Amino acid sequence: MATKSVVLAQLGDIVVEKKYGMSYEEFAEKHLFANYPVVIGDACKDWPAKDKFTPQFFKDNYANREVKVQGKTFLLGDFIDLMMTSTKENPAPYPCKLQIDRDYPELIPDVSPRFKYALPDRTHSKILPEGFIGGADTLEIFLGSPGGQFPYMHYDYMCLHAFVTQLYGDKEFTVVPPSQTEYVYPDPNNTWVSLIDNQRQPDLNKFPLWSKATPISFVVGPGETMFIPCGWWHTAHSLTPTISVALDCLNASNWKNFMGEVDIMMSRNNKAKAMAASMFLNVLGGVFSTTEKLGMKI
Ligand SMILES: O=C(O)CCC(=O)C(=O)O
Ligand SMILES: [Fe+2]
Repeated sequence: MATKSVVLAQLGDIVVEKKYGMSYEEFAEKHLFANYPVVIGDACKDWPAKDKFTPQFFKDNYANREVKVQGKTFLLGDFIDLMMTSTKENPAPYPCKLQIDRDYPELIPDVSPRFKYALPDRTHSKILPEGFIGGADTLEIFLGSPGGQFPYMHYDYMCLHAFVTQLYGDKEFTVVPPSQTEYVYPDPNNTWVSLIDNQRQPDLNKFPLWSKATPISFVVGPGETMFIPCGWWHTAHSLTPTISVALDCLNASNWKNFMGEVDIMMSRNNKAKAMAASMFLNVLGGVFSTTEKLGMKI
């Protein structure tokens, strides 16, 4: 099937397209290795979650589960009620995140099979020592509602690629290319997080370089997957009640960037350890690439 594509948004030389029927080869060439975002219209077509994940489904099955949202604990049923009455003027807190692997493993089949675009993936490999992506949640459900804004602009931890699939409702994403990193004011202690606090109306006295940035915004709807390549700054806010599933991905296309993040983190405490890690990850990257070429999984 030939790719069908429409332009979702265009600003300067950045164009974000929505594509259907894209081959893996096209994705690899134009997006994964080109490190260029795209909305994929049909990546999750085989997921049972596509018709199943609604606010009512979570209310029916998990009303009594506790969730912590922005430091406050709710029963999920109560949070969903709040979410359904949330308004732009009086938004429910965001994000309400459910960690599938750890807390809702029975939902894994609903977000399977992992779509081809997010393969191969090294985040779950047994030969990648856990410490290197320590704490990264790599499969999460996000519940949002009108006015709910992701709290900070960021790129994904450890330079992982992100795939955010909308299963319910509409979410507006804003992305900024890695080449504009200096306009985004990364926090020196958390270099993947922007210091810009009021994202809707950044204070240009405090963040004058932001005026040079070209953030590009567009809406992602049900059944659509936003591919956010490593290092692209992004944030999102819901236009309606929303349910999304976010997964992260690491492979040959972002391995060097990932190694760069490990180096930044480790060099802070111990330069010798950082150098050893870099040598180790260089070799490991080669091992992964070879096994992936052979179609083997390690
Ligand atoms: O869907 C959103 O609100 C953004 C999610 C996101 O960027 C993330 O989890 O890293
Ligand atoms: Fe993200």
